Amino acid sequence: MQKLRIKDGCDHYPGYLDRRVQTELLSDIRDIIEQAPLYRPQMPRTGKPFSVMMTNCGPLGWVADKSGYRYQPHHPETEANWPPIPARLMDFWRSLTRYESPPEACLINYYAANARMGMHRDEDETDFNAPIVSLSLGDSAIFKIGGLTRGGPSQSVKLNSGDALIMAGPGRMLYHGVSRVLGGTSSLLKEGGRINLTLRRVGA
Ligand code: MD3
Ligand code: FE
Repeated sequence: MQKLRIKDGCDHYPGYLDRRVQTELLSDIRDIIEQAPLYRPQMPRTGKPFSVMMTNCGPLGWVADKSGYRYQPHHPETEANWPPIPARLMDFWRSLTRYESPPEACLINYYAANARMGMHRDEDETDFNAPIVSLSLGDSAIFKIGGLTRGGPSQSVKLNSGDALIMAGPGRMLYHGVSRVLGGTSSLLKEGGRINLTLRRVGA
């Protein structure tokens, strides 16, 4: 398995999931979306809608609305608890991180053709010692990773369907975002677009 060191604390595994496993994982994700539909988050205060649609699985899920960003155990619209993290994803976490504790939250991001995610840090967690695992399905995207402060230089990395990224240690607090999705680059999703799964520990 090829491992590319993008930065100290940020490793890229191109093609980590083969096509068969991507299809199996996608089927798990479709089941989750049936129980916990994708919804459109909003920016705190302004209420400006995200271009990315989201849902979650796991004991906790990350949500965004006018009152802020937070983790909560239930879907913001159905108010049902999030479905469990599929066993397959728990296995990928264990194999990729060798971390002793399991992930508590899996954020599912859906990017249609023109969706993006601006540069940000993941800082709504308490446990910054745990790694973060990201898995990509569907159309390729241009992922940007910068430094520890906003606005510095950034590197662009193309993420393809089946790729994994692991952030740990010094990589955990780096600024990052998705500048564009390259439509028509994958046949995995019949509707097109890109799904990204982000596994995290939230902490006390
Ligand atoms: C680097 N998602 O949901 S995943 C997010 O592709 C998020 O949907 C992007 O950023 C996506 O918060 C990027 C890769 C990723 C995730 C977390 C990181 C990269 C990271 C945390 C620190 C540094
Ligand atoms: Fe992020």
